[in-house]
Amino acid sequence: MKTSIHGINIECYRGDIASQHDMTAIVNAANAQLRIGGGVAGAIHRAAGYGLEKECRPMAPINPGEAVISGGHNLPNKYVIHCLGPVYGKDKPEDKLLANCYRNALLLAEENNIDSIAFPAISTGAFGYPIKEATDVAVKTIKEVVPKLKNIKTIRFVLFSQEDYDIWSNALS
Ligand code: AR6
Repeated sequence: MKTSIHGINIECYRGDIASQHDMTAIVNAANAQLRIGGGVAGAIHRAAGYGLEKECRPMAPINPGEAVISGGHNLPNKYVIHCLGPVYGKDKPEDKLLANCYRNALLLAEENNIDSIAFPAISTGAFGYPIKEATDVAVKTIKEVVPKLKNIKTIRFVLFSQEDYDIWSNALS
């Protein structure tokens, strides 16, 4: 599914965040220590190789809502932007912390002259954020940040399951 807001392409795909060959940057739903983990972080670190964890180590730990940038190593992407999402029911206020992830990742991408960036559904796996609520936060934040962007031309959301894809693409359209 594709649309545009303020001249920026907004895309929604079903697939694997570690296989987005045409994106300059991908976003990691990281853990605080920026280590290999499960879900998105596991897929990204496995595809990137050990060099990614090594580069990330001095930047850890990060706080909920924060974003840091690294190289892509063996990934097809030049950069990885690592965000720590809130743990639902624990890190509060969770909607503001999740919005900070999307906002900070986009602003960091903008600072690094990145033209295309792909996001997973941060916090909606191991961290337990309900997908519908997380979608609303992401869409609201994207709409708020997009008018400030000059370098980013494409923002893609990559959803793992058909159900999540349907929710996200409905919200975007
Ligand atoms: N590509 C795209 N989406 C995926 C992929 C993939 N390869 N794998 C899972 N998802 P999660 P979180 C979806 O748990 O909730 C890790 O262990 C998944 O279905 O990766 O922010 C870290 O080490 C879900 O909808 O991230 C942290 O400790 C969404 O991506 C912790 O989990 C996010 O799931 C972070 O938890």
